[in-house]
Amino acid sequence: MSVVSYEMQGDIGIIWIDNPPVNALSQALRDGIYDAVTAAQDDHSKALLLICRGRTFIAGADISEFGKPLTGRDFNQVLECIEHSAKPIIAAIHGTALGGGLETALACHYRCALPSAMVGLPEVHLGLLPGAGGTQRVPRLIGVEAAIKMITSGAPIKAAAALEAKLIDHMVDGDDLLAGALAYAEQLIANAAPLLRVRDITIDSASFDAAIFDLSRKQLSRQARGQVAPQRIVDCIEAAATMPFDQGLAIEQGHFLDCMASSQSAAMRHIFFAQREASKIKDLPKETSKRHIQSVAIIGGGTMGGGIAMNFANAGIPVTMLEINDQALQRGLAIVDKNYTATVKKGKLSEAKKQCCMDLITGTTNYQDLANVDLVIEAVFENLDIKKQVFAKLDEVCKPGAILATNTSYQDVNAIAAATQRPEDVIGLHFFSPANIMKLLEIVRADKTSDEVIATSMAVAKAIGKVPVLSGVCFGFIGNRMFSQYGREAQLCLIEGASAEQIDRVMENFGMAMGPIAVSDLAGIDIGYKVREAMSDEEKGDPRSYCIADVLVEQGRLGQKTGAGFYKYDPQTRARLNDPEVTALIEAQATKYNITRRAFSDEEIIDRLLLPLVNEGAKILQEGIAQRPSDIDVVYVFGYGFPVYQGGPMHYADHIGLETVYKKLCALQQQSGDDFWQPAELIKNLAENGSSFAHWAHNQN
Ligand code: 3H9
Repeated sequence: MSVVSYEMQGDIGIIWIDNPPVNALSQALRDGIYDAVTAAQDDHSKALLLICRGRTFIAGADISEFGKPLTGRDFNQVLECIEHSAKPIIAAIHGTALGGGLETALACHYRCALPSAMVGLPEVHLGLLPGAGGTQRVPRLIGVEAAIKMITSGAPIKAAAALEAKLIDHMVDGDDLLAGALAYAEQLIANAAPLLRVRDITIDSASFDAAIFDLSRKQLSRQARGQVAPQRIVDCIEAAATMPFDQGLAIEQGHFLDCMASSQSAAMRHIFFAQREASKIKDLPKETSKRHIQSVAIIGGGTMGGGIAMNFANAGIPVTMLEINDQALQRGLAIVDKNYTATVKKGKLSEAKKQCCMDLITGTTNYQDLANVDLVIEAVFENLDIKKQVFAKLDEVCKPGAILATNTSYQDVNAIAAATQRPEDVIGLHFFSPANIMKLLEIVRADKTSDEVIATSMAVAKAIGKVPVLSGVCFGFIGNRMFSQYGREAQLCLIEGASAEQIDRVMENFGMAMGPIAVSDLAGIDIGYKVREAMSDEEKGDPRSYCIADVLVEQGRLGQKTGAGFYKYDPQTRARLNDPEVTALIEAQATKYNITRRAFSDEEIIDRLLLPLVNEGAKILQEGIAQRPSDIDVVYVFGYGFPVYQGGPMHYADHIGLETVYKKLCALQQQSGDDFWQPAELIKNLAENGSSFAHWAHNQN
């Protein structure tokens, strides 16, 4: 079936685009539009309408074709053909006109849209810039400053705002796009409307401050640390403002091609597809039914419970928060109120919306009040016995068919499920702190969890705006199991001679949102301490990897919350500062464990911290805990601040090559004499065959 078709209605030629699911501008679509516009020049139509079937207008270039050779028209040839049409072409927009989709619309002479439509240039989220004139046409319509904001943020805007900004010319009344667009086209014909070409608009140099470009580049180097595309976007907009259209377009082309060939964009495109892949459960039949989740209960009103409750309230789902007594309950509800108030103060939420959300959250101290809820999420203290008691109680009071979920970070979900008579309804829903903000949701499938409960949980995650990833049961699941290896190595580097400042700087330069030592201080060093208290010596692992943290906790240095941890914190600015007392403490521990401290290179720190992530990730794959390597990448990007432009640990390993990873692991094992570094079988096999995680995953499908 052709992706482009053409029909006449009266004076108007309609170019129909039909390329499901999102009408991405594939090669076939580009060729089809070019041919249709060219052929229409010779028929009796007086105007042409570009309109899409399905759920959306063109949502952008077909990302899956990037890097493949052109076999037909390129983007700019098609847009030039539209722009130079002798008859007015009108884009009729519904759904989302994104990236190359909006750029196509901007090459048309007029644009109309449904009120529900959105337009945007999200290329920056793929490590790219708009490469089909977006950086040149948008500032000509909305001004330089607004264009920088729109294109570097990648955020879509609603049709009403687009109309006001002159990105679209006409809003269609009602929801019949075709009828509305035809009427608009008739009106343009009747008025002998001119062929308006955005390229002909000149940007008045008085309309912007010439300093804006340097200022924006500086701001973006902080906001989008390490990323190339935002910088190049500003360069392109500067060209739009200071050069003729074709010269600016050529600059845009050059930067677009450089970005497309960059490892940053490859990593970000990998994450785009990985995120979508993660929601697919390999062994779940497509027809698996889902339960309706119309009410939720949260057990525990701590920071985590409160954050989880907010997710549901934000999505319009009523939540009952259960606490052990009224005092704890009021404290929990107050935390939620405080969080919402902070969001209102930042201008990100209206007072009215806050009130709607708060009205959806009610409290109770009585388990009987949970009798009719569809989903319960337990978020009590990390103690297996307490959790088992909670689940036994839930089993007594909850209606048949309710989903019973635990937000545990480490505990055995099978053991928790066994505390009930309905293990098929029990699942892990592991939120990340702060739970109302962090996108990741690990969905932990226990041995007896039913398909229906998994399918429902995936759907619930999406409904509340989370990025779900399936994990099997193991200590720490995917994310924390790997993170403990990363944390171990950060501590060992510290005792062996690297400074906290060096470790954090190196990892932050790599792109991590925050270095590992600073993360410990932020989260509270006492958290790991408490977890270790319940562990045997064997479970705790190498004492050199936690001795410093133990002493800090015993000295009351719990991290940021006590004003001091691995660092001390300026009481006014909260800036982290090196503390000679901690250096002395570390030296004393090194002496105790017979460690001769030495200097570390930055590269050594990267290897020591990232290779254990990769090695543990490979073991997780071998054991079938994660479905695919890209799921692990999604966990790290959305839950642990791993830089999206590095693509996650498994993509990073593929990027540097598994042979290199294998050799480095072997070398570390030999140097340290520690089997911790023994390469996972999977890495060994793939390295020996010159393969990659991505290739292995492809063959598993
Ligand atoms: C660009 O345009 C460059 C130009 O400036 C210049 C060129 C020279 N290509 O997200 P969903 C697939 S760069 C290929 O679940 P939703 C997606 O993988 C592009 N495939 O749906 C999924 O496949 P599957 C700029 C794409 O309703 C299916 O469609 N544009 C593309 O939640 C459904 O996707 C963007 O960055 C694509 N462009 O959200 C927009 N888009 O079912 C990217 C989607 O096999 N897209 N797919 O897993 C989006 O933001 C969302 O998909 C959208 C729909 C909002 C459109």
